[in-house]
Amino acid sequence: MNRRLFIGTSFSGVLAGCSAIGTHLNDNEHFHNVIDSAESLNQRIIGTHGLAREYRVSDISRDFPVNSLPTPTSQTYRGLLSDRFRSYRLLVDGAVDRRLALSLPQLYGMQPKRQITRHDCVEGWSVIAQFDGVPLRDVVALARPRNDAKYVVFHCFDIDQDGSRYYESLDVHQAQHPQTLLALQMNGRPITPDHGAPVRLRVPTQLGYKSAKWVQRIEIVGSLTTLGAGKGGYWEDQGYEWYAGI
Ligand SMILES: Nc1nc2c(c(=O)[nH]1)N[C@H]1C(S)=C(S)[C@@H](COP(=O)(O)O)O[C@H]1N2
Ligand SMILES: [Mo]
Repeated sequence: MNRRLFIGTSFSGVLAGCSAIGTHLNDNEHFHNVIDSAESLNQRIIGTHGLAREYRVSDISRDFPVNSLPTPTSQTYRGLLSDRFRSYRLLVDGAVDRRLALSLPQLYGMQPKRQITRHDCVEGWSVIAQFDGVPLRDVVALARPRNDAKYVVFHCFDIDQDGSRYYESLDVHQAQHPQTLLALQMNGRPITPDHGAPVRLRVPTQLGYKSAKWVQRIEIVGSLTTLGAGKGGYWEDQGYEWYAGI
């Protein structure tokens, strides 16, 4: 019933990192069946209304590890880096009445929110950091989702060695959560390239893999089945649960 406990007791020690977990889960049909049946139960018990704990400045961790696919090296991303993201636009499209292409100054011009929260990786480590950014729900509202909008998908700049792009998703309900941020700064400085510059998602109520780095485009959709392998995210396509509530 408790997914984190289950992962911890079943796999700790066996696995070194997210990729290892992914491969392992992929090969484990029994685990798939267990998480498929536990998922709806988890959602009902935990829900997405609760607030993640917020911490004090003195709680901020000294080090924040980098733990993901490699920092993008594509020409597009290198181009953005070299002009210090002046040509970056956060695209918002799909099932919306108003498509958006927001520059960083436009994002910085929106009502900011600051929070100090804990990032929990499925692999078992946690760090506390301060994030400044814009609530996701404000950006979504600006785009005026249509009635058929059900999910908010995050397409990222990074691609793995097989050519799969990292992506993640939340449903429109989770996307309304007041602590879900499009983070622009971490610990008082612009997000570094290795941590997902210029914009990363922060979902402190769910496990780390939901907090997509290097967000290029937000697509509002009615269904997740046509994206990737259809499970709603890069790791979900390899066996992780879509709902990763902590
Ligand atoms: N685009 C992208 N976002 C990602 C990942 C990734 O590989 N690519 N890894 C996820 C995982 S598993 C974790 S734990 C966090 C790590 O964030 P950090 O590198 O800033 O610590 O990013 C998440 N977001
Ligand atoms: Mo992770």
